[in-house]
Amino acid sequence: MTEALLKHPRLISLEGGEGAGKTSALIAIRDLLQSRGHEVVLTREPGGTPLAERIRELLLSPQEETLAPETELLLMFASRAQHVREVIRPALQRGAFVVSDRFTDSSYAYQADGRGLDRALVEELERKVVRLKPGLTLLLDLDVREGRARANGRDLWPDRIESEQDDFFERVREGFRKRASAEPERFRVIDASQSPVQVGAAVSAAVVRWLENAA
Ligand code: Z5A
Repeated sequence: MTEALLKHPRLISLEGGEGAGKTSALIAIRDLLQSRGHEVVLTREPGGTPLAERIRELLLSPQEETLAPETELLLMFASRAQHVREVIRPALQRGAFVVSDRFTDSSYAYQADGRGLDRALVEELERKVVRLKPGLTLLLDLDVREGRARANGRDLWPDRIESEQDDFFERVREGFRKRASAEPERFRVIDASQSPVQVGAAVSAAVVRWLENAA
């Protein structure tokens, strides 16, 4: 039996590499939606519930043993399963918008394209565990080195995933771009090399156009 993925019009995700500026984009979307009278839940992955945040800690802190790629993928989906059940579905059911800093597209980009895991496994987990996909995904696209330079300017120590080499992040970027080309009706690609104000304006304009088309 094939499980259908429900594309939910009030679920919006933000994707991109590190340092792309997702934090200020999230705030721009929240302000825009709230100014139109909507309830908005801002959340993130991995994480978003107390238990999922503990899984995030396991995923991002350096570990004494190497995390197998499969373990990394399953922990991402364990966090997501909890997040969808406890936060995302209840919020969507009461009519709120949910804006998530990363969602399942990150698992395709990082664990399938970056780590080389089988895409079919990610698809199966998405269909059987998540069963939900965003109506709108904003991809903040940025040169890998520029993004890493921005993040290095902020972080004292890179986390476990940030410690990967540039070629890993190049595969991740390419993976995101391919997904965006394959699903142009869901994705909007934003040039994240612009100033924070320009990125915020581009993100807000994309959300406004999308809301108008959905109305
Ligand atoms: N991950 C995964 O592998 N699989 C999955 O399924 C999921 C996630 C869900 C944690 O995510 C890691 O988990 C992530 C992917 C992986 N690993 N990596 N790498 P995260 O989203 O928490 O981590 P992140 O992507 O590394 O976050 P980030 O570096 O904080 O990116 P950001 O949120 O887009 O950046 P920011 O905080 O908005 O900005 C970063 C810095 O750049 C900050 O100092 C800003 O002031 C500066 N900045 C932002 N915008 C600009 C512009 N426009 N110009 C100049 N400077 C700017």
